[in-house]
Amino acid sequence: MTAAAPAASAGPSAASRIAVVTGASSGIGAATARQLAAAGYRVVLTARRKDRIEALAEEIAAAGGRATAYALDVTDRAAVDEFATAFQKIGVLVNNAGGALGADPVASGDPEQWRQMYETNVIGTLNVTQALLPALTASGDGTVVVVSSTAGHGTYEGGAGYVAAKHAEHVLAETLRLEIVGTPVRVIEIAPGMVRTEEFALTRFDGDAEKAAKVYAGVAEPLTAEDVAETITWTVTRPSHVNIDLLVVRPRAQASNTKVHREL
Ligand code: 8X3
Repeated sequence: MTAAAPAASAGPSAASRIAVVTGASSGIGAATARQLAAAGYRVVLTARRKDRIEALAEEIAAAGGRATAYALDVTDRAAVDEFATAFQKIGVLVNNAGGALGADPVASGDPEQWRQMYETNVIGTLNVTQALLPALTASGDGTVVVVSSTAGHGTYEGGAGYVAAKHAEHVLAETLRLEIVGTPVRVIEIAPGMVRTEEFALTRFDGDAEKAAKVYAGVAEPLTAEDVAETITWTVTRPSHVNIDLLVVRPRAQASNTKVHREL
């Protein structure tokens, strides 16, 4: 007589077609939610701004997709645990929430901004990944995506606080992959370079539109949120045994973090 197979090795389940996206209220997160929904995933949109994710869920539904909005601050562990209890069937987690604050040199950087960046980018990713890992494993075919940055792979002047947080996110992804090998969960890191979104640079420079615009000055075509969402969707939709460990994606005009071609 053959014993019943445990859930974790029962193979892909319906749960594996449910994707949670953090930071889904704008930019790369929103674009990823739209594209995963178009690829057939039921998407769970999370972000602090409830009105934005509700509007996006409606937009996805109007386009024939399935989406649920859930207001969540990834740095609030109790709220993340409550979220994990409410959504026990999950196959994909896209850790996208995060961002940069300030571009000051180490000599004058604001420790509070460093702390906040560590909280949102690193602890946020840690919180949600820890809370959803049991469900991802139980799905029999789970995927954790960590949206890091090229800032997670090299530094640049004025970037140290953000660069340090993104390096930590890279380490989290790489270490988790080592630790859970043998379970049915992939760990994928996407490291985008210069992406022009409505909020990234504006948030970094505390709403200063002029400083934000300078980031992209003269760059013919920075990446768009849709470009990055396409790479995320491509990695997630590879067959289960294919793990894209790390995908670095930059605009053609950017050869490195510090070498950008500008037509000024
Ligand atoms: C964004 C890339 O160059 O602004 O994650 O650090 S950069």
